[in-house]
Amino acid sequence: MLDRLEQLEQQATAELKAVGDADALEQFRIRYLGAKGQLKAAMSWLKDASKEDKPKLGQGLNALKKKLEAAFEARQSELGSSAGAKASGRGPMLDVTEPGLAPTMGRAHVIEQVMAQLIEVFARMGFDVAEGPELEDERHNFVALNIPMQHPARDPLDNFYVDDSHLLRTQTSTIQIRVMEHTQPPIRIVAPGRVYRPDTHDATHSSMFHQIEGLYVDRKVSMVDLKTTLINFAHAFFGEEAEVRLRPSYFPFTEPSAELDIKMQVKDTWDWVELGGCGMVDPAVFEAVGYDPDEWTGFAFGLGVERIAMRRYGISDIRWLYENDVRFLKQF
Ligand code: FA5
Repeated sequence: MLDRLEQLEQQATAELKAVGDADALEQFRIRYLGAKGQLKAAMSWLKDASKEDKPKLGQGLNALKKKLEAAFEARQSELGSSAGAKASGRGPMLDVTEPGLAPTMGRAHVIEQVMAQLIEVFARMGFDVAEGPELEDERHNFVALNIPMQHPARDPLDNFYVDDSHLLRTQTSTIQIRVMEHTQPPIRIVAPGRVYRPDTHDATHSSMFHQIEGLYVDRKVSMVDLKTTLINFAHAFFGEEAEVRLRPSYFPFTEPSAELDIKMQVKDTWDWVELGGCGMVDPAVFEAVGYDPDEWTGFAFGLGVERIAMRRYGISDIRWLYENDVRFLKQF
């Protein structure tokens, strides 16, 4: 009996060695380890064995079962990572040569990119960067900017008030005031940021948009400095061929005041579009921050960043910037 057991082991071991793919391995499992397999059949030898042989045969059968199961599993994992398994059409469990899936990279929104480019261009002209809060009080959004109580710009319908005296800032000019309140001239800063107005949405208007403010305060600053700075900026940013103009305008916090316009495409036509306002800082603003208006002079400007991005990249509708369509955004 024990000889037969040994024969069975040799035969099974030899067959397992010859197994070359997953299908043959499964046939082996059925033949030896399956419910109707040879090992199961060998169990019946026990009843014909003599009393003395029975314990040895029982132990031998159990040991063989364990041995064949372990050998089967070892062969199974060998075949899993070998070409033999590939030949069976099932492929290896892990193919380290397979090209991986490239992770999708995020990117800065086009407005963030343009803000960084603007900061860089103005930095080359000697402007530092300043920041201020989006939630403002009336002093910084209106009072210190020479916008009196009864001015139409303070109408609650034209602003996002959060309580009686606080609102989401409508312009980055608030940062001019904050900087002058705690800095002595000379000052040369740009201040980028988000602003909010309940404007009706169309191709060039949004209720949340970005501005970049500029402020230069020193002795003997003139309108020529302002004009030179803005025209130089426009040509550096949009190219020498860009058509820009300064048009007389009015702001309570600058005197004289102007608008900077640029020719650009909106919808299907090229036309003058206002990029921002500018002017010489009004003496009333200097007084509000404690500067002597007889000593200090300055210019300020506030440009719309969305319109700058639209002109730079030929985007003819501001709303595309905020629809979050990845197919659009990933072009930049
Ligand atoms: C101002 O906000 C002034 N604070 C600018 C200024 C600063 C003047 C310093 C003088 C000195 P205005 O309201 O015109 O000005 O807005 C400036 C620019 O913001 C506009 O020319 C335009 O480019 C952009 N803008 C205004 N409203 C919107 C809007 N609803 N959507 C998108 N851009 C807008």
